[in-house]
Amino acid sequence: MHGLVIKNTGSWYTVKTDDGEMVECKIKGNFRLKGIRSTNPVAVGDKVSIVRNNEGTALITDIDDRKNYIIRKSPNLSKQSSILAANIDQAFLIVTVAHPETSTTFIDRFLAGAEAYRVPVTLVFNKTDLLDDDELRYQKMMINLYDSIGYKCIETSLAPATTAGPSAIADDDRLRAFEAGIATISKDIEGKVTLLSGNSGVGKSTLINRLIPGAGRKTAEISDAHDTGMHTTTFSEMLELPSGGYIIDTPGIKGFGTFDIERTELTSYFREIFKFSADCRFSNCTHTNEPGCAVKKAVADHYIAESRYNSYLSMLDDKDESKYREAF
Ligand SMILES: Nc1nc2c(ncn2[C@@H]2O[C@H](COP(=O)(O)OP(=O)(O)OP(=O)(O)O)[C@@H](O)[C@H]2O)c(=O)[nH]1
Ligand SMILES: [Mg+2]
Ligand SMILES: [Zn+2]
Repeated sequence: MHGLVIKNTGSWYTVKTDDGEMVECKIKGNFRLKGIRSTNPVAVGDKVSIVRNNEGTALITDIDDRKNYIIRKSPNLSKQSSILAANIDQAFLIVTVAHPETSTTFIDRFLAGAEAYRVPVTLVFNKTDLLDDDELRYQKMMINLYDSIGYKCIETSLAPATTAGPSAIADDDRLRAFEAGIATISKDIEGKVTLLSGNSGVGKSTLINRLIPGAGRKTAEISDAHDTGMHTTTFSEMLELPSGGYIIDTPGIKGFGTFDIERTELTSYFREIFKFSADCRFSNCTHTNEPGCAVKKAVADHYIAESRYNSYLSMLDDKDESKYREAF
């Protein structure tokens, strides 16, 4: 039998068979994927072959070739990685300028990883209702930046109107803008497999509850003391959309460990840096200390944002493996 892995709880996998039946599966012992040392050899979104047993469960015996996957290196076990999901059409990265604060390094690392696997990303700026005027200005700046690089950005809020934040969600225009944001999301995910990712507490599960009535995803308020999420969602799960397609709720990620990308390749995962690099004097320029570097000039001239260049440098640094590095 053949099916789609829709849930992964660590030891058990829920597979929806091609006939629409749900079967709980385990992995055949000593199952390993060529080339990938992963804590979870099978991921949500994988298409698999299964063999049933007498107990009504089944064994996953084979995985179809993956179209793509989003991988995350464990920050501590340097050689281990976990696959967030496989065979996705697009990813929505949910970010919040505040409560909790998503760092630009985190955003850029996610975007670079997605470029590497050719997964289109939309940035969803959530919790806009909680932002004060300064934070709102900062959010506008971020949207201008990522929009100019070529990433679609959607501004929204998933707060019920009754829990208005400091910037008075009661303002009708803003409320309409938030609803428009959610409508855009609904339309963009129709008929597609969409991965939701982001830090803990940014509203991934809340968004799913809004998009799929009755989904009943567990959500929790962020910690007052630390202004960070509570890691409420602990396993990835794929949910079917009423409009067709699937959306994948994932556990919030703190950050990415090191990336194992060749120095010369890294440039191509930062779209605007790649564009300017065509004019660097040396074709293998790393844009650090080389003379005639067009990228450094573009940073100095403010054509490339300093935050993006810094993210690039931090990923370049990952190649220096002797160094212990905090996860972003
Ligand atoms: N004010 C406000 N609160 C929101 C918004 N979106 C979500 N929340 C709240 O933020 C908290 C965290 O939301 P979750 O949906 O659990 O976050 P998550 O991204 O799924 O978090 P993890 O499962 O831990 O990764 C909940 O209390 C939500 O009600 C929003 O736009 N505005
Ligand atoms: Mg969640
Ligand atoms: Zn250069």
